[in-house]
Amino acid sequence: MHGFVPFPADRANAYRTAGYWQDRPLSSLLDDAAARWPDRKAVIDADTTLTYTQLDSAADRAAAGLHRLGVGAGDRVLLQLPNSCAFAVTLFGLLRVGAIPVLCLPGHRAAEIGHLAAVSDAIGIVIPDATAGFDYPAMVDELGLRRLIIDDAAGDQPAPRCAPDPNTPALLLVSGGTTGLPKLIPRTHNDYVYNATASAALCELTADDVYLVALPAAHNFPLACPGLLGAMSVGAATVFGTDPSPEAAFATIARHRVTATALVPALATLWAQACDWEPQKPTTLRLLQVGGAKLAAGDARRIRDVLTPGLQQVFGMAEGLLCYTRPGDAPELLDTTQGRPLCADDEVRVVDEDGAEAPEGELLVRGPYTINGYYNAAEANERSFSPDGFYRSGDRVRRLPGGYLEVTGRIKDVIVRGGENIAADELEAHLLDHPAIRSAAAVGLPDEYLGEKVCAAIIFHDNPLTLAELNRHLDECGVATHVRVDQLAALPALPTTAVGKVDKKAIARQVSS
Ligand code: OOB
Repeated sequence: MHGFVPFPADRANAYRTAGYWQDRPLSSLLDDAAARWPDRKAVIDADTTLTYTQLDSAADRAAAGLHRLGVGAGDRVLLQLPNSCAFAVTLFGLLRVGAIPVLCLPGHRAAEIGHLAAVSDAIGIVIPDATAGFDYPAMVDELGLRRLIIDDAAGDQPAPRCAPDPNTPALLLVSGGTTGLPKLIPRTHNDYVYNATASAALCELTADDVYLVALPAAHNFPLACPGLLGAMSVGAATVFGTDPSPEAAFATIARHRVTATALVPALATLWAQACDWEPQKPTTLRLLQVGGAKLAAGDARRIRDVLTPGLQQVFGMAEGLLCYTRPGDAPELLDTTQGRPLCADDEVRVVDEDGAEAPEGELLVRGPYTINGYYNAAEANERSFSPDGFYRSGDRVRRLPGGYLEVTGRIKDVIVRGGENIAADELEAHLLDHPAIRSAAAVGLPDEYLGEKVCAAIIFHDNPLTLAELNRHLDECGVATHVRVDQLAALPALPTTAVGKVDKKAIARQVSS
């Protein structure tokens, strides 16, 4: 497949021999679940509940519908559906005809969708019929994309089942970068089946679990860490939530007796706060995964105290590597680390600016479920992968005993103010030390004299501070004199990406307009 960088043969053989790779297609997760747990609930949304048998038939009808539309093996198709049973049905319909779904987020708009369609050379897109708030059909028209409407009513003739090479991409994930346009991440059948099943085993998921998709289902975290696919691999049920607010989510958790879910830190913290006022606080959650951005130790403790002792920190990336704290880990590890790698054969290197091994520095990784290159991105691959095949994550981490990692920031999140380098995350940590500050994001803005000036976007608890008070606080923290805020933007909320991470590009746009 043109534009896809496969695993090198020696490592591929080693992963197969070690048993990580099973040479089965991703769609076989559903075939197996339907055979082993035919009558167990598979997927649930506000209107529909499907057993594994029913999901299996619905996916077959979707595959037949896609086949009639001319969709076949190797075709890239954008999938942009909200959290719903239809998401699972369409995903497996596409996999069964051998198409390669591109997992777009509902929050993606013309700029991203147009870019993803071009880079993947997609033959069409699946979007919702009608959704509150945004006119997807209009966006698709504007972009000149072909909308695929899957008519599953007439699906009497079965679609031909395709037997893909398990070393080729099963699907394309979208990178979570907060700078630039998203890149496409080809995940193979072998690596993604391992990603989901090994994650389910680590999390001790069983057929009695009920997993809630609270984040957008197309994101790697709720999709396969262990998420929908991991739940399917053990016969557990997946509930699709459409509203992650505490009010709505707590009601869903109570109604379906949800036992496991995955959140970004901002949501997990909000859920913990909501326990003060929501009458229906969760009682059935045994696993609450938090990842996608750094979770502060204090927030972690609070989450364990009020929501569930089963907090799990997850440091992951769509490119592959997953780090998890383990069930039963000491509270100290749960609160202050981002876990350790899923697989014994994840090779992690931590290097300084010169590429030498260091206790703290950039995390590089290769392993049985980490990509070897972005899709159709030769130039980006030059920068993002070392000659021996390690992915340069751009994350700064510190190695801790036992292989645990602490994420200490982003390598590239630096503001160059008057020639001095300021690490945005360090400045943010100092700002957060002030009791009046709830959240803070430091961004660089162009400045005639300094080159870049420091803007602090801040959510205050009650009473805002002035710029002078903010800088006096930094003085008292004993930070270097060039680490000062030039502009303060008190905001009611920080803009977020489609999956809920703080979006610094959007902040810069917002405060400079
Ligand atoms: C997950 O995946 P992506 O691809 O949306 O974003 C990956 C990036 C990482 O490189 C890192 O910069 C950041 O998100 N990140 C964290 C983190 N987890 C992810 N930074 C600090 N602490 C954490 N715990 O975000 C993702 C994929 C699978 C599972 C979980 C998260």
